[in-house]
Amino acid sequence: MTQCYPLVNPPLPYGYGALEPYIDEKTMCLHHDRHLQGYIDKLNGLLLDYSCLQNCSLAALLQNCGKLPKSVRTSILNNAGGVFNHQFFFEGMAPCSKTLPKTVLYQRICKDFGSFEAFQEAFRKEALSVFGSGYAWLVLERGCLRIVQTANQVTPCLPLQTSILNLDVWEHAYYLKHFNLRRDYISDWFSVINWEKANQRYLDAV
Ligand code: MN3
Repeated sequence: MTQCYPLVNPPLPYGYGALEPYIDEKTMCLHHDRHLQGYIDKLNGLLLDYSCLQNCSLAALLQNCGKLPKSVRTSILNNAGGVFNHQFFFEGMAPCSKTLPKTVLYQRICKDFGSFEAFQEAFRKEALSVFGSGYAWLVLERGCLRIVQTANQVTPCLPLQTSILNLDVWEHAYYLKHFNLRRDYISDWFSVINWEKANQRYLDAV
């Protein structure tokens, strides 16, 4: 979120095939090297002509959109959102995600949703109901955990909502392995959630 123009695409924090058998290597490779790279290239291309925006961080571009030149506002928001949402998604996964550690976040999930299973069911339902392309998110809003969805590359509203986890449900995120079965993809994603990262995001937010 602190990076500025020109943005670069750091490698994934794990190998392309590290999330197998839940998320396949080819999907991760295309998702990171082509889809995310595409947003980075487009954002850099837009910022090239606006030197006044080149010192703005990704967070600043997303949070101060009213100050962006009207002619490029939508394009900058779409592409900056595409960069943030993907990096957040990739960092929110890890290989060999063991059983959920009994972290502060875990306790909070159980408190706000009734049980961990109830949270999973609510998240599954929200992710399944995203119409077309978008994301399901676990966010912290006014001190409570909530599950929300955003369309396309919209990012949850800072500072009202602080993101804890997100799931990309664009078809490119799962079609090669799961075909049209988004439900199976959601179940597999639960096996590769980086709960330590999610817990750290939660601790940073409270
Ligand atoms: Mn994607």
